[in-house]
Amino acid sequence: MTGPAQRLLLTGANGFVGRWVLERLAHHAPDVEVIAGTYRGELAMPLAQIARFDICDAAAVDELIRATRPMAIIHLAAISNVKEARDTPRQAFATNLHGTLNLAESTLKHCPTARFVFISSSEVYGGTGRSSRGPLDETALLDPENPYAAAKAAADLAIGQMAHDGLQAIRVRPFNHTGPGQTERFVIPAFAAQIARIEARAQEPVMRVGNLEASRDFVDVRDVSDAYIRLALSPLCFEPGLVLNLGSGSVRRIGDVLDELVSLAAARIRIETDPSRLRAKETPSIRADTSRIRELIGWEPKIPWQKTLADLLGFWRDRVGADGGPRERLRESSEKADPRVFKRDDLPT
Ligand code: A2R
Ligand code: GDD
Repeated sequence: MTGPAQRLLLTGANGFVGRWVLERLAHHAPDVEVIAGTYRGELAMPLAQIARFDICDAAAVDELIRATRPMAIIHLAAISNVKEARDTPRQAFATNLHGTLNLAESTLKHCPTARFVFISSSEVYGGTGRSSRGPLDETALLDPENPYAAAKAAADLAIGQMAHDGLQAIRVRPFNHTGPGQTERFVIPAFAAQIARIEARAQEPVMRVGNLEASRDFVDVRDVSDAYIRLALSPLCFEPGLVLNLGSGSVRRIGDVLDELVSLAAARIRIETDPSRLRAKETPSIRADTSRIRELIGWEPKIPWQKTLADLLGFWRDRVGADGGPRERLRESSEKADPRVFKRDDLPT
């Protein structure tokens, strides 16, 4: 799979997607020298090169790029949670926009031929998903509806502009992705973790949920990680600034996903709306037209939906079990466990 890139910088390496990208790189591209960019947490897997830095610190980013001159960069580091960005919009702009600018400017300065894979988001389409019933291709209007989406859209445009100045950028707009290791801040693990706690009698048999009427286009994180790696390492020449949607092409209603998960539970569960999980405004449904990436590199999701759900639920059952097993005392959160530490069995074969 390796092309021109022999040294790759991965920012956000300690996040949900970053950890899978590291695993997949080790499998598919063992000869590539990886620099894992971390921020606050400790990376749970052994890796030769770890660079700890704040993406908002322009001088630190510049020094890293000057010293390492990677030939490919996968830029994941971000405030990734829509609700968190709503609560701290300035931090979301600082990280998702200015942090991205720091990295891109230093790349142009020190290693302008490096391929720069910027991970944008389908959230940039926002209101367009509201008004359009069909799948969205890459020409769909950007209409961000929340600070997360706006910061990603601003960075997406800035990277597009810098491509005109020579940045060898690819802008990937992933639709929702999930799988083992994702934290409870996101919808499917939020449900799976509660099921695991209810089964272990560590939570009363009541599932707290947000908006069940929204629909999303979900892909397994392992398929998403493979796409990022292929784009970063492909020997193909891509038009600078290229935009690529990444999704499954079909949508699932959140309430239907909940039903599927509950049908896998070994317990009877009552569903209750938790007002704190509802959002002021959100896109009701968003679906990807992924023709472009399919045609360009032949990527398509491989992992069946049932496997994604089963693996995710299994992951949370293990987490809750590792956290002490059945409890007499009811508790609402498994904050103590680091849900992103993988067991070997969670990893791809
Ligand atoms: O908070 P940490 O130590 O886990 O680091 C997070 C990192 N990050 C930063 N890195 C450097 N400087 C910062 N100021 C900074 N702020 C956050 O980004 C974490 O390792 C990573 C984001 O990981 P997750 O929140 O787990 O997001 P996920 O699902 O892996 O999303 C990856 C990308 C993001 O750009 C999303 O916006 C997009 O995919 O959907
Ligand atoms: N988080 C969460 N928790 N969401 C819930 C819940 C709950 O208990 N109940 C219902 N939902 C609904 C949300 O209101 C939303 O409509 C949907 O489930 C998905 O929410 P999230 O999983 O938080 O994802 P997101 O769509 O807001 O954002 C994710 O996908 C983007 C790509 O489209 C994130 O991964 C972003 O980083 C990513 O860019």
